[in-house]
Amino acid sequence: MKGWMGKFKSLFLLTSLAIILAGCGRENLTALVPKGYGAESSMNLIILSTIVMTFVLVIVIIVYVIALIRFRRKKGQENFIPKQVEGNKTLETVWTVIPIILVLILAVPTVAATFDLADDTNASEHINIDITGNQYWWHFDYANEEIQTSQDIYIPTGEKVYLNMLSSDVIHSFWVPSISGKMDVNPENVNTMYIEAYEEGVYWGKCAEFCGPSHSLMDFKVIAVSPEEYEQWVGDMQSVDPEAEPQDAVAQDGKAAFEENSCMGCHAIGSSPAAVGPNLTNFGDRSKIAGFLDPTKENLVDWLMDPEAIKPGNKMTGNYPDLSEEEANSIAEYLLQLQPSEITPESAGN
Ligand code: HEC
Ligand SMILES: [Cu+2]
Repeated sequence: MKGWMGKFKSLFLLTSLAIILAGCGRENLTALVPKGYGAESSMNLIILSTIVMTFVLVIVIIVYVIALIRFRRKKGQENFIPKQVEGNKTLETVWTVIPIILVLILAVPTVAATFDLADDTNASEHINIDITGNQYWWHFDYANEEIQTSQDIYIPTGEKVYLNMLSSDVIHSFWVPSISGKMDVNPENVNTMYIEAYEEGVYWGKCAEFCGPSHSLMDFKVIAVSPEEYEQWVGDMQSVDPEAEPQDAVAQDGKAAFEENSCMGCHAIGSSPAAVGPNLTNFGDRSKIAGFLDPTKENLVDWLMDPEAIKPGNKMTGNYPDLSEEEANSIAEYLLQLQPSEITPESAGN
């Protein structure tokens, strides 16, 4: 009875774990539902290797079961010693050659896909984005379009977009599971990769290389929009006037406070390559604050009052004067009004 209960318990645990884990992951944060070129080619490799591994597993189980049944000790033969075989050329050859063939079946498509995804011979004919990974945020520089932004990266669907990636500090890794593979972002050398999204949408990106205490909060989003909308977004971003005065009095105070509290030493609005902090040109259009907080005014005020409590180890903490609640409030009002475009994560289906 006890043994039966034990087995039942482990079966129950396993089943509930499977059900719970199956609920993990979001549709726009999974490599198993590919929505772009790199993710699709990874998925094909995942399927291929699963088939090969299942094949090996089934053969091994069959041989194992045959051996168990045929060669078990039989009644009346307790002292029987089977024929002792040492070395069998045919068998040795078979179990050396088959694994080599299997490894080749895995290796050839994998190496081909790796070279394909790293191919940048036609990069100059496409959109190029220079990406800088920083503890704990991402900077995106559309060099040809003269647009700087951060956290949310906009791309047109159905087009190859070439990424040139460098880190300003430690090693990070750029990963958008639904549309691309993973690429390390190193401080010394530029790594390149291209991405292509098939469908419009907001795809979640993660830093996939441990980079410090707030590594797990180093999120970003890829906003894939139609080519027409992308053109519109580029135009909107290019025509931002960084000096524009906000409409209402609170936001005007906020703009003044932003200028007085050394925020501009690290944060640019408009196309200027300040890279110590995120470029805030389209801050009010962002899907998140600091990469992961919902874009509410309360969250923004909390961030401005005490960023350390939200993202330990970030490089803003302690580098600007203490803000009063009122100052933080007016700055928040000002920053949330920086909404240059109608093309936003929301319009793309966030
Ligand atoms: C020493 C440089 C520095 C100064 C000065 C500074 N910041 Fe920051 N700020 C940063 C960095 C770095 C980040 C990114 C932190 C992270 O996500 O790890 C950041 C993040 C932010 C964010 C979130 C940006 C986003 O894209 O979601 C806002 C908003 C912000 N800062 C506002 C301000 C304001 C307002 C001031 C002035 C009161 C200020 N910062 C002063 C460096 C600075
Ligand atoms: Cu990182």
